[in-house]
Amino acid sequence: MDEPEPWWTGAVVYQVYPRSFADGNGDGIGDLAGLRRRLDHIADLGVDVVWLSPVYRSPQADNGYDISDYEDIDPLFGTLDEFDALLVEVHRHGMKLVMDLVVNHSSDQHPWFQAAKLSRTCPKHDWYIWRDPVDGHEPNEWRAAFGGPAWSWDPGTGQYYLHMFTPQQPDLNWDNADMRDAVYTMMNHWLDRGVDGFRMDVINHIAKDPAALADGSAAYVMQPRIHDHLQEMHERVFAGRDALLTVGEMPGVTVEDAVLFTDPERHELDMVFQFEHVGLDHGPTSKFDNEPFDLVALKASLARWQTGLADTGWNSLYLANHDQPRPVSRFGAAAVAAAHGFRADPFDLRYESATLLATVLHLHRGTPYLYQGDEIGMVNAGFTAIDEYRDVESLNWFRGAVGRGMPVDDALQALAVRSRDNARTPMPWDDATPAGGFSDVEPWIGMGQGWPRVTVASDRAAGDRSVYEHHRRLIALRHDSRTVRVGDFTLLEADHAALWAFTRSLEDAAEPGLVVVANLSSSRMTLPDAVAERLGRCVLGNLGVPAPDDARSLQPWEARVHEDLG
Ligand code: TEU
Ligand code: CA
Repeated sequence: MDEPEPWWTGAVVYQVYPRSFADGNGDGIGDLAGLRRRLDHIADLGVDVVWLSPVYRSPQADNGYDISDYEDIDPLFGTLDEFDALLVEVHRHGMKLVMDLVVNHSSDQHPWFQAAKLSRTCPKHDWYIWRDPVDGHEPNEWRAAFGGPAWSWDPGTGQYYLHMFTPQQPDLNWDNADMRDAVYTMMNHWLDRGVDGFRMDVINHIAKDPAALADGSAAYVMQPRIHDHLQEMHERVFAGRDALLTVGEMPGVTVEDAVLFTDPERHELDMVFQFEHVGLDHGPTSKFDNEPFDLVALKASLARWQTGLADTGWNSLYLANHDQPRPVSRFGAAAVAAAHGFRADPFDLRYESATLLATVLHLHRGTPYLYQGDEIGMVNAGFTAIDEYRDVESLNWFRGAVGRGMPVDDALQALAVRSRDNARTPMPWDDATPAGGFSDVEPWIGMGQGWPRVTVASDRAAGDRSVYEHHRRLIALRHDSRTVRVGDFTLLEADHAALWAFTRSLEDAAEPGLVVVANLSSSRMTLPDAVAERLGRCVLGNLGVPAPDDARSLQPWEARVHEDLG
């Protein structure tokens, strides 16, 4: 790169899922006031950007990913004034605030959809996607992501409307220019208000092919017009504004697509969230069909994206978010034990697992996204009864699976591994109050098995065994090191079943290259000679800096960053 790198190559993003972060008004649900009071926790990590999951007005059929007013805050979370106060505070802490943008679909309670239902000929009708019945049933066999057909019947118009998610989330019609105008106007309002960018929900789903709609093939994502829409959005919303961040969530996106989306010359997006690495442990039928954790496959997948976006475009880096299980439980010592057929203690080597995974992720090339709670090594919820779950996807899937004859215990086991609620238990601030400092009353969802063992207070008091402190070091390292930000990535020992090792290097060699070595096993590991010989000064390690004689081996779940002797 000849030009100076964009600011976000050196940035780390922290995702807040507001209903589970901090409750400011004592109703058991997290809100903006609670978040504002807890901002120091985020700022002290050194992160650059806060991404806020949706806080817009919403009936909450999908926890705010069903929006009924894009320009207002839901009373559950606060008011526009409270939002402005939060934004001031975020900026005062030297951070940026990125909003979630959910414009593949709205809520069925949005006035646009209410107007669209009035008749087949009213102007707003075309803002959504409608089809006449075919032989008295749905126009094709598309299934919704959270169960059931993707089409719901509207008796008033005598038509079906399309929804890729719940029936309460009708898909917007991006072929309609007036609808697109309204979205761009809304986006500009938020940016004018001071917001610093958008995380765009399932944005690769917005272009649907009318032919595919008719013939029922599943080609509803990645239609060529997606690029037209994103370029138009760029021109109408982002062009001429400085220092924004745009990231598109794109289930199913390929490396080749991602190059197009993130090529700066094309003026589409800064980066995308790809899903390949979080799909590796999904079985053939659904994500609830669990395949054991496979390190070789995970390393190869991330490395492929590193290589694919090395010359053009940019990676986002994440292991978790509000839709994914906790990394410690999914990729840590407990997951490796489970993959070998042992019944794992969810807390076994928790500090080591959390910090190893963070080290590896943050040392890749790209912009790291840290999901709330992972900075203290939270574990999966550990729910054992269906009435503990809240997530619409989990509840729908359970009902369907048991209806098809799956034993209840098996279905609960699948949810325990895979449910989105694993990431949605409240932030456990302390162990002093029954709701862990999250709320004064019973929270909307249980605290999960991690509490009261895993709390912010205990982690931050843990000294050199603090997951939070380790994240601080990793974030500071990125800020300090150009090699971490933009150095080339090379995977070492790709076939090793327990070692994750790679190098980062700058062509101009203005700074030393780095070698990262991580032992994803519960036994001490002697490094292969070819790796051990490269190890120079140790820059950072989750178990401290080893004596020079000990550098050729790794303790269980130890991860270190060394200068590369080449
Ligand atoms: O998720 C889209 C998506 O495809 C997922 O990650 C989804 O949750 C997963 O496939 C389910 O198995 C986004 C949001 O992140 C998610 O919370 C919303 O429910 C969804 O869009 C609809 O807005
Ligand atoms: Ca509240």
